[in-house]
Amino acid sequence: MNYTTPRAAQLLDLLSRRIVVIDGAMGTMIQGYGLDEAAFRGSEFADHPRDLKGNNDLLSLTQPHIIEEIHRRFLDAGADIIETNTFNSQAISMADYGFEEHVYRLNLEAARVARRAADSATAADPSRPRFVAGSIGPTNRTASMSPDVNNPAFRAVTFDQIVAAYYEQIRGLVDGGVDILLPETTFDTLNLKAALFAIETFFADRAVRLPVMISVTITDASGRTLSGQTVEAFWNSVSHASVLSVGINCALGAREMRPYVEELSAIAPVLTSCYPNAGLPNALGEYDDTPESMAVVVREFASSGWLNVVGGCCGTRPEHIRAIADAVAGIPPRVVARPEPHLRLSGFEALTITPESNFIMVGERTNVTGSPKFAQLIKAGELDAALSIAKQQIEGGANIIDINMDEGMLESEKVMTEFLNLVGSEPDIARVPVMIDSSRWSVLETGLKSIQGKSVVNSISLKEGEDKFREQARLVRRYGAAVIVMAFDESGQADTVARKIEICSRAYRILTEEIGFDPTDIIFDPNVLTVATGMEEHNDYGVAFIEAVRKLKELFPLTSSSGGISNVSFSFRGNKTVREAMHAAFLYHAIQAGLTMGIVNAGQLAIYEEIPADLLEMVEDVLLNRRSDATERLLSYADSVKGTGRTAEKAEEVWRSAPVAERLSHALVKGQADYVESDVDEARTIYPSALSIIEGPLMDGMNVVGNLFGAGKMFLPQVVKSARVMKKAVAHLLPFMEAEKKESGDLSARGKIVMATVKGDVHDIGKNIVGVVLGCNSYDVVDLGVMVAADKILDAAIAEKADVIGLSGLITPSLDEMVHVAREMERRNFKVPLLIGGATTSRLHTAIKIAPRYSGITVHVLDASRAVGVVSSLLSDDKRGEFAERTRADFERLRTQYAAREVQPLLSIEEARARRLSIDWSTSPLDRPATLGVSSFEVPLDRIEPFIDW
Ligand code: THG
Repeated sequence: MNYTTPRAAQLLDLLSRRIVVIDGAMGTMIQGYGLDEAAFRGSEFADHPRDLKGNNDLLSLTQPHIIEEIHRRFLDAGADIIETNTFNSQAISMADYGFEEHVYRLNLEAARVARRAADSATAADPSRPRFVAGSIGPTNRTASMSPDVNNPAFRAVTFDQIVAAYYEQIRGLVDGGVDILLPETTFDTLNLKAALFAIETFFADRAVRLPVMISVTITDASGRTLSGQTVEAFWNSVSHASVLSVGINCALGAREMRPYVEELSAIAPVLTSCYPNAGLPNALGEYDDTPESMAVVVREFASSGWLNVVGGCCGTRPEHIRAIADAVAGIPPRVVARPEPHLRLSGFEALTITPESNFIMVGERTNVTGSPKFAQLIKAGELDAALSIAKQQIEGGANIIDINMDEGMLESEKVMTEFLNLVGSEPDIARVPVMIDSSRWSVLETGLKSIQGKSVVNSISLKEGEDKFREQARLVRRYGAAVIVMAFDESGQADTVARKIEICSRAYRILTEEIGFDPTDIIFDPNVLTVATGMEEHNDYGVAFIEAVRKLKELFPLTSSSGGISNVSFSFRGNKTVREAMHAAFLYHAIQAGLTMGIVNAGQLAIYEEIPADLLEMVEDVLLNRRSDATERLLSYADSVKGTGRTAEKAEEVWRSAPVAERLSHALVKGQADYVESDVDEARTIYPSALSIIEGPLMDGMNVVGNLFGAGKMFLPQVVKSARVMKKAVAHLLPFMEAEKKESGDLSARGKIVMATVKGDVHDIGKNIVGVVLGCNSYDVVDLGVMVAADKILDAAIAEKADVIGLSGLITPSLDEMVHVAREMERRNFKVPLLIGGATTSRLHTAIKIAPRYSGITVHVLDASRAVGVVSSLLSDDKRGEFAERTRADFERLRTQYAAREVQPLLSIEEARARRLSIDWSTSPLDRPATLGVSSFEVPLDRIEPFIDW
C-alpha cells in the first residue's frame, strides 16, 4: 500500500517488530473530571439552545487541556496510538445536540490536541514514535436495520447521508493531522461500508492515503454483529477496502471475545487488533475487569499469535493500558493469515466459493422480467408475498438470490431499495448473498447502497465503451462487491467462442491492471443464448457457452463463471418437460467445463440421470449441436409429451414392481417418500433386524445418491429430498429398534456420548445414524446438532458429564476445526476419549493432525457399525488400556510411514471435485473416510441439513 504520509512508514515498521498498544477509554476518563453543563459549554457555547452536558466530543473545543491531559496519561501508561476525542463527531450523531454545523471544527481541533500530545511524547523519546488515530464511531443510526418494528422496509438513515457525514468528519481529522483513520465499534456493516466509501472518495479527491484501521463489535453471544452478520461474513463485506488492520472492540469484554478474535485472526490477510471493554458493564453501568484480569486474557490472545494491536475500550483506564502493555511486551506480533484466493461473498453468513464447493445456484425467480408471478406481486405492492418467492428459492437450494426490478412501469430504484430493505430484515433470506440484477447502472448503484453483505453486481460490460466500464468498475470496487462481466462490447453481444474470449480478456485486463480488481471478484458471463430457434446460426450457441467457460477458466483460473441457464430453452416456453431436461443437461455439461454458478429456477431442476434416455439424447443433440436435424427432432418430441405426463406415469408403474431393496433405493434417489414406510415394513419381513435394514438397503440407496452427487448428476436440493426420505425410513424403524433392544434385556445406560458436527459444517445424517446405533445399544447420546463451536461442545461435555466426545464432519475445512477442538480439549484439561468420524475424516488425518494435539485418547471411527465396538472398548475398564495402546501404536506407525512417504494421503475431496470425479474410497488400500460404510458418501454438504430436523 502506498501511503502518502511519512509517519505511516514508521507505524508499519513498529508493527513489523512488535504488538502495538492503543489507548483506553475517553468517556470513562472524562467522567472522572465531573464536569458540569457550564464546563461543557465553555464561553463559546454559553448560549447554545440545547443541553450540552454529555457531548464529550465538544470538550476538544471547550476544555482542550483536559482532553490533552487524558491523552498524556494514556501515553505515559504505554500507548503507542492514541485516539482522537471524535467518536461521535459527525453530523448524524451531533444532531442530538443541534451541533451539526460544528463537525469539521470538532474533528480538526480534536486531531490537533491529540497531535500535540503525541508529538510531545515522541519528542521526549524519539526512539519511540507515537501515533494519532482519528476515531470514527458508528453513528447513532443503523443503515441496514429498521428502528420501526412495524415497518421493516423503513430506514432512519441512508447510505448517502452516512457517506456525507463521514466525509466531513474525515476532512477535519486529516486536516488536523491524524496518522490513521479508525472507523470503530461497527455494529452495522453497512455503516462501515459507507465510512470506507467516504474514506476512499476522500483519498481519491485529495490524492492522499493514510492507513485505515477498522474494528467491529460483536454484541451477542452467538458471535454476530448487531446487524446479524457472523465474523467471517463481516470480513467478506469489508475486505475490498485496503485496510491496515481489522479488529474487534468494545462489547462483551476480553474473555467473551476469545473465539471471535481467534476466528478473525485466522481469516484476515491484514493485521488484527483487539481492544475490549473492561468487562461487561455491571448493574450500575460500571466496568469491573481489573487491569490484572484483562492483562491475563489479552496475554493469552497474544501468545496464541492472534494480535498485532491491542488496547482497551469502555471502562479501561491508564492502569489497564499499562497492565496490557506489560503483558504483551516481548510476545511476537501475529503473522498475517494468507487465506486461499477464493470468491468470498456474504449475507448474514459467509459464502466462500472454492473448487470444492458445490455448483452455486442463483435463484432466478425474484426477477420481474423472469417471473410473471413475481412481477404481478411487485406491481400490486404485495411485497410480503414477493418476499416469500425469495424464500422459496432459498428453500429450493439457491445459495444466492438474483433480484431484478427492470420493468418499464416500475420505479426500479425505489422498488429495488424497498425490496432489498425487506430482504435484509428477513433472516431466512438475508443469510445468503444478493445478486443485484439490472441493465441500468443507477439501479445497480441503488442496490449497492442497501446491502450490508458482499453482493454480486449483475452486470457491467464494455457495451458503452471502456471509459464507462472503468467508471462503473471503479465504483463497484469502492462499494465492495463482486461483479459479473457480460461478454458484450461496443459492437454487441458475443456469440462465438472467439468473441467471448476476446471481450472477457479485455475486461479482465482493465479490471485487474487498471482498476485494481481482485481476480477472485470477477465472474464472467459468456452469454447463454437460446438454441433450437430454427435459425441455423443459433445452433452452436450452447457449445459456444460451454467452451468459453472452459477456456476462461484456463486463461483466468482465479475468476468464476456464471450464466442465465433458463435462457437456453426459451424456444420451448410452456413445455416444462423439455425445458427442465434441457436445463439439467446443459448444466451438467457446463459444470463439467467448470461453470461456477448459474441463475436457475432453484427447486425445479431435473436430475440428469433421470431424464428418459430418448429425450436426453435429443436434448443433447440440440445443446451440443450434434446433428443438423436436432431441432426438428426435439420439436416433434416436445409436441408428443406436451402436457400428457405420459412418461412419468409409466416410470411409476415400473419401479413399484421391483424388489424391495431396489424400491428403497429408487425412493431415496428420487426423494419419493410416499411408499417408504410400507416398503420398510416389507423389508422387515426379510431382514433379520431393523438395524440391518438401515445398514443394508437404506445405506446402499444413499450410496447411490452419493455417487450421483459426486458425479455432478444430482444437485443439493435433490439430495435434500433424499435425506428426507432417509429420515422418514429411520423414524419408522426406531420403535422396532427400541423393541429389539428391550428384547435383548439390556436397558441401563452404558455411558454417555456427547456428539456434534463441528462449526462450519452441517453434516448430520451419518452422525444421526451413529446416534441411533449407539442409542439402540443402550448408550446415552446427547446430540448437539450441527455447526457447533468448540466452546459449546466442551461446555456441554462438562455439563453432561460425558464419557466420550464424538465429532463429525463432512467438508474439508472441518478437518481443521477438529484439530482446533482437540487443541481446546488439551488446553481445558479434558481426559475423555475423542471420537472422529464423517466422510471427510480419515485414519491418516486423525493420526497426523488430530491425535497429537490431545493427550487423551483419540480414535477414528470408520463407520457407524464400528461405533459400538469402539465405545464399548473405551468404556470398559478391562479393555480400555489395551485398546488405547493399540490405537496409539497404530497412529504412531502411520505417522512414521507418512514421514517416510510410505503412505500417501488419498486424493482429497477438493482435488477430486476439481477433476469432477466421484471418489471411490473402497478401492483405496489405505483408508476409507466414511462414517457409514458407504464408499463415496460426500453428499449432504453445506446446505442440506437446515431443511431436515431429525
Ligand atoms: N445473465 C446474467 N443475468 C441474467 C441472465 C443472464 N439475468 C436474467 C436472466 N438472464 C436469468 N434469469 C431468468 C429468469 C427466468 C427465466 C429465464 C431467465 C425464465 N422464466 C420463465 C419464462 O420466461 O418462460 C417464466 C416462467 C413462469 O414463471 O411462468 O425462463 O443470462 N448475468
